[in-house]
Amino acid sequence: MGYRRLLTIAGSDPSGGAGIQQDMRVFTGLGAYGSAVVAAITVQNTKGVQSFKPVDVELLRVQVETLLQDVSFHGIKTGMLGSAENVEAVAKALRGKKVTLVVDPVLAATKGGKLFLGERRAFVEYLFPLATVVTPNVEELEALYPGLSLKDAAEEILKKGAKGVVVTGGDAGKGETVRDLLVADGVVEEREHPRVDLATPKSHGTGCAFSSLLLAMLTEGLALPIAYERALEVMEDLLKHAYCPGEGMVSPNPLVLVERERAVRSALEAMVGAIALLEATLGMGRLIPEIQSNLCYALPHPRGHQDVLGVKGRIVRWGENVRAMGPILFGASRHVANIVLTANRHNPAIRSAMALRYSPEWVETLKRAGYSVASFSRLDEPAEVKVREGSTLSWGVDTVCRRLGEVPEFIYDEGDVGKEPVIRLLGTDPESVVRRAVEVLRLLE
Ligand code: PXL
Repeated sequence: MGYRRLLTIAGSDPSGGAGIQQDMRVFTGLGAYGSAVVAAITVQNTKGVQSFKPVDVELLRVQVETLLQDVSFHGIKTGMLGSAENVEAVAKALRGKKVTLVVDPVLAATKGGKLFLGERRAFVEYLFPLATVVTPNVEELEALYPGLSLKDAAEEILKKGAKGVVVTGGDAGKGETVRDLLVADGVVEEREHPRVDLATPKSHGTGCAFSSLLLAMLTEGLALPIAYERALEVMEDLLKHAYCPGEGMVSPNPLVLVERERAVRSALEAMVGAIALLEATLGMGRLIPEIQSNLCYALPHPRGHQDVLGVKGRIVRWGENVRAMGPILFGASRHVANIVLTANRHNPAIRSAMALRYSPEWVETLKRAGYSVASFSRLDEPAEVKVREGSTLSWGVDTVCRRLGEVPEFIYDEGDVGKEPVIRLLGTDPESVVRRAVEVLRLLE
């Protein structure tokens, strides 16, 4: 099997959020085969680092050399090495090897706390000359080049022989955006991207995850600026679903990538079953609006329409009954998918929805039957939101869920000029949505 083989030479974080444990999780999440050499041991939990010890330099050297005599890697990253002599030993073992190398010059934990003993310049003298890309954060760059501007310091790294530099600004500031410095092909540019809100004030392992992502992207053959963009995209996803196994800081969560992969198959099967039930339910055509309908199902932690299954060509009225007009595909729906994506932000368990025909009597029937039913009016949408968001449905569903503090079972609106009124049925999965649609049909009969 043609796996990409990636090696991390870094510290152990027993809590798993940083270090080799996080690096391996990132590699696995991206479908690469990870190997790991431990260069330092830390004593820590999710609340912080208590102490650390670099692995004996000779033990580190033979680990790396023995491994490289056997395995040919597509890419290698170094993280926490623990001491200047370990930096030198790793550089010696890697010298002359033609391999993509990402050097993350770890000096301290995000929350403070030193993770390095000895002369910091060992990074500059021994490892930077071998690096494809060096990924310091702002604090590390300032510590390595005291008194220099970030830009000048980054240029010093290039002069040492590194081909690229990414200075990550995420841990440095607090603002709504993060400013990184990207140096590729000798050109220094500032790159700004939105900061992801985290559940805890500090995070842990972001630098480790980022440099591992960057390595993986580079070994896919992407040039640094593109690899950087891709790594950021995935990083944003991992941070939005950041996880903490204990009571301390959250870490980027590569398990979302694995979960999503596994979820695709079961989501497709659920859609096929639900649509078969819809088509087999006689009289279901009565529930389909003039604009036709769709049934959608989002993967867990959906990033956008690309993670929402729908029916291409919609679900249409077919005499008394209904037919799915095309195949079940990701990104096949916009309208109903917008409803699911918005409701899912309020309650991650809600991942499915379907559009139904509206009538005032039906709304009354649903309410009388004890369902939770809420509505919005298209007329209330502020003009500036309409222009900015481009989706009245997202706005409407968001407004309803905010008002109620939860996602109701049905959300309707009474339409507008040229806009048919519609009831949307929301649920956890397509089968329960379709079963409820069948219940509604029985109520109306
Ligand atoms: O995030 C820097 C870092 C790297 N490697 C290990 C760590 C930490 C931070 O705590 O523990 C092993």
